[in-house]
Amino acid sequence: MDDDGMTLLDVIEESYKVELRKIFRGTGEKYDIMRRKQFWMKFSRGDLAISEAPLQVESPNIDETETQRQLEEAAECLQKRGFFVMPDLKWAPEVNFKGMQETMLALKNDGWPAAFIFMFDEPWKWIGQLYPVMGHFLERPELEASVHGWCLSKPGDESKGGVSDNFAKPHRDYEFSQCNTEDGDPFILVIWMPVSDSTLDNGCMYVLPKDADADFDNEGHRRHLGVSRNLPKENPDDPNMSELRFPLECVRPLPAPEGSVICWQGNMIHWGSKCSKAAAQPRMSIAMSFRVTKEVMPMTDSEINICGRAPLTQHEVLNLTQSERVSMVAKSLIMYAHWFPTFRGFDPSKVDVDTESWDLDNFK
Ligand SMILES: O=C(O)CCC(=O)C(=O)O
Ligand SMILES: [Fe+2]
Repeated sequence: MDDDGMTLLDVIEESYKVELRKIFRGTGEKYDIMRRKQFWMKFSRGDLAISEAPLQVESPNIDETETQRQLEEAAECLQKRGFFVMPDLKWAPEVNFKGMQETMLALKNDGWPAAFIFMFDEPWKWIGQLYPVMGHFLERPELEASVHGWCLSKPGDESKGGVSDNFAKPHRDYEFSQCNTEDGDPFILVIWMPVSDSTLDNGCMYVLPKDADADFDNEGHRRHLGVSRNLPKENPDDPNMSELRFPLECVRPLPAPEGSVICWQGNMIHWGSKCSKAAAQPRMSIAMSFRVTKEVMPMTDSEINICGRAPLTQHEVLNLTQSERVSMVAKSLIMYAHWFPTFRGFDPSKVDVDTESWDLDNFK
């Protein structure tokens, strides 16, 4: 502790957030480097690109009878249980999952959060295709300006990139009334998509279905947001222990192959499990929220400020500049900083790069 009652860890966390805030606002030296295509292309694997032109997508043909059947089944599961898994939508154009996996690993191995995968086109091309799918569940859906990415570590390997690890503590992302009308119809839905197969061994998601959740809309109660708590350790070597305030016997794992769409209501209890030593490949995933267009459900300035900018239309998602991408990633890392408060990527050796060899005319 220093004189202000701050520990060294507080100081490190605070300076990390100060840097991220600058990047979010588009100021400072790190921002100037990190908005450059050249900076990120060294992590590109499997032909992942950062293009200058607007991205083109077609989208899964949701008018096909088989897709319609899947969407109806999903809607029923959402209504009854508060979640759905759609494992086999046909993405058009096909999504380069292998390239995304290898690029997320390359970022992580160099000390960067896997969320910087959003500097590349591929996740945006994938998200762009989701709009007609989400239109089945939400009126003129728009993307909340907060996106995140995970690339888990096996036990003992956390120091090699734990910042992209699972969110282990059961939680709700929103309170009931922040994402549902009074009748319980969702106007915000969380989407979580596995970039690699998400299995029972490598860290799949778990949810408490709403039919088993006595506090699903019990917003005034302290249990509504306080669904779990980490128990203090008596000895440093004690295992992690938690107290859960919901019926453990009702939880539901959500394993799903790469490219699936997993969705849950924003106030559902959920958490990510840890990647076991036995897993062949760690779980990698991205997540985001869609909401009914702000033209139908207007948002206050303070609601917009939570994510740093207004929700995005499909056109906006397909036309993001690198500056906008890096700003969104920085804002998301600030929002999620309480899970993993720092990362090695800001080491001077990583960001103080020699830019002389870069093609300046090509800078975005
Ligand atoms: O992927 C995880 O481990 C946690 C995901 C999560 O909590 C979310 O997407 O809201
Ligand atoms: Fe969450």
